[in-house]
Amino acid sequence: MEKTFFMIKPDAVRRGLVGEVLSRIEKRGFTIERLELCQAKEAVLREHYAALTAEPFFSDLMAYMTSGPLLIGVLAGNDVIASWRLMMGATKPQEALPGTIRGDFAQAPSAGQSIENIVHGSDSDGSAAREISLWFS
Ligand code: IDP
Ligand code: MG
Repeated sequence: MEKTFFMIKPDAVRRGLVGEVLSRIEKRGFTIERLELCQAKEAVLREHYAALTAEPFFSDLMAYMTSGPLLIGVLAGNDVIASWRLMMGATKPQEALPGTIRGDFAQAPSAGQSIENIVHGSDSDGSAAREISLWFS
C-alpha cells in the first residue's frame, strides 16, 4: 500500500480546522497510519524544505511553520500521494480550486506575507520516503 507524509499546518490548528481536514481524509477512505501533534524543530524543517532554502520567502516559511503547533502524519492508500495532492489543491490559495482543502479554507497572502495554505503532502515516492523517515525517525 502506498504511503505519504502529510501535515496539518499551524494556521489550520490555530483556526480549528483539524477536524475538518481529518474528516475529509476519513471520508475519502485513506488510512491514517500515524498522527502526532508537535512543535516543528527548525533543524527538521530546514531539512524538510531543503530545496527551498535559496528562495526569498524561506525565512517567512520558517516563521509560519514554527508559529504554533502542527500535526504530522502518514496516510496509506492506493495512489495516495497524488490523490492527497489533489485533495489539497494548488500551492497558491488563489489558484486552488473550490472543493480542495486550500481552495475552500485559504486565501492569497497580503504583500510580504508567507503563503498559509493549511496542509502539506509529499510530492513523489522519493519525497514521501524521505519525509516519513525525517519526521518519524
Ligand atoms: P507545496 O506545499 O504545494 O508542495 P512547495 O512549492 O513545496 O509547495 O512550497 C512549500 C511551501 O512553501 C508552500 O506550501 C507554501 O507554504 C510556501 N511557499 C511556496 N511558494 C511560496 C511563495 O512564492 N511565497 C511564499 N511562500 C511560498
Ligand atoms: Mg512541496
